Amino acid sequence: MPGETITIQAGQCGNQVGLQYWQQLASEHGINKDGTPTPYPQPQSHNGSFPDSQPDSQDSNSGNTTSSKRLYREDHPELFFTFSDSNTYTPRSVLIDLEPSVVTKALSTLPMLNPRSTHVSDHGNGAANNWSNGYKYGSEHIESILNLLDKEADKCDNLSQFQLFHSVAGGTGSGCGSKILEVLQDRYTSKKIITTNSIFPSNEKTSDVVVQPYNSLLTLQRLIEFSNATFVFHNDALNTIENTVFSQRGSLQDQRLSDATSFQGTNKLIAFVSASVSNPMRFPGYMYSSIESIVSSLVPTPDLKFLTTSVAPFSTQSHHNYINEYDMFLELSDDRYKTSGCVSTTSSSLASSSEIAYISLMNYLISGSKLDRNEIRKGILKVQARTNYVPWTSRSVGVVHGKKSPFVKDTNLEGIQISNNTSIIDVFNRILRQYDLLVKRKAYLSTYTEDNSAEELERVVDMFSECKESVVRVIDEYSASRGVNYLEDDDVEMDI
Ligand SMILES: Nc1nc2c(ncn2[C@@H]2O[C@H](COP(=O)(O)OP(=O)(O)OP(=O)(O)O)[C@@H](O)[C@H]2O)c(=O)[nH]1
Ligand SMILES: [Mg+2]
Repeated sequence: MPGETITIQAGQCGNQVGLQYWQQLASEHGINKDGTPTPYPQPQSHNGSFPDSQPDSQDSNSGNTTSSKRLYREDHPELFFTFSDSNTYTPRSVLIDLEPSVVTKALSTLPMLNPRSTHVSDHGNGAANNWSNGYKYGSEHIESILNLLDKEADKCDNLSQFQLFHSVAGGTGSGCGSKILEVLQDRYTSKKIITTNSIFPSNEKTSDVVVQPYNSLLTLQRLIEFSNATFVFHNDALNTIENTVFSQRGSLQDQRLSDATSFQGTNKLIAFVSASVSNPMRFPGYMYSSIESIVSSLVPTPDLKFLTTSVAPFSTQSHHNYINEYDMFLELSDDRYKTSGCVSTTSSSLASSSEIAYISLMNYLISGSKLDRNEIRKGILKVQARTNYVPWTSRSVGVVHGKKSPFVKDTNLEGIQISNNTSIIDVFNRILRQYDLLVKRKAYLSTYTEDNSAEELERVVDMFSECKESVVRVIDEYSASRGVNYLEDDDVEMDI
């Protein structure tokens, strides 16, 4: 039986993405803004409302009926929401920020969010884009934050996952988020999976915060140490996808143009991908119905855990009414739709993918109707032929038959791909290059020191060097994963 997930949203980015995420989940489960449910659509026949119903849909149905006699449902919102005696769903989420505005806006936009599950700084100034400020604040207030997390954990029957939404580049989501990851690992240790949805900063708009490479590096080290799987989202890649995929969509484009600083479009993409990842848990089928099974298919060793996603939500485009399973496989393998910024978006997809080696690959096909197994088979063969796998994997293409929410009217096929591949090396190298440029000139290091002493400066430089070493180690690990003997001999050199 899959367990519950507790969500943590930290900082502006974490809370803004988190808000979209809850709006997405609420719409998929027919939950109104105030948390009240709308009646679950009744199945047409005994086999339920999904013509492609999986072998165990009967089980999940009956299991659900016994656990909640009040409502008939085939889905499992209770894995992400708490269902109260007053018949309302509350996101199982803890909202944290060092300044109140974003959390306040989230609470007023989505009243189902629990105001008692928030932690906002009394001072209200934010962490000033400084990881150390966020980390320090997190350390000083960890008891109060843990209190909120423990309260959520107490409401779970079988807690299996913590997931964090945050930016790696600011102060709160990065620094306070790092502290939270550290204590979660310590407190909940084994058995609970810690995943992060980590948003990496744009390289094109670096002018706003020069020290982003410092913050990113410090956060990366904690992700390396404490997360079990990290979904990497890159703001440049998200912007490109938004422009490419949605360029014909007037509404989204208008929103962007009307407010250049708004992240609405990018956040919708992240929310769609993050929600889709858990689709087989919330609308269970016969495979991948727990986070453990998804993570273990994608993450072969603790260091190789930085995951890339692709998205191809074409069904929402008016000019493109339907693409079939085979087309979806091809779209998802197109590097232009990768959200992690791992690949050059200008190069042709074939040229890029010949350089990238894949460790694991999973395609989600989310549909409201029966899937064509022939088209899926054709798609798998095509993807296998086109994909450059590391030599020690089985070259498998995991396929998740996702079920579209019956609350969503559009029944067209949607899809995401999750992969673990070596292009993450580029993302990390880029951060290291930017970091090297800054640290070479000791630029802005004083903003990370507690005082002006030489010792303190040395401490900060050492702290950065340690983090750099961790990141270099993961880069080396991904490089080594291209070798035939990667799993056999630790000392063997890269075999490229
Ligand atoms: N995709 C996306 N990126 C965001 C969003 N908000 C901020 N960012 C990016 O996140 C980085 C800054 O992180 P923030 O989340 O604003 O910082 P914070 O965690 O609130 O930390 P402080 O404000 O310093 O206390 C920058 O690279 C922004 O471009 C958002 O809603 N969506
Ligand atoms: Mg902030």
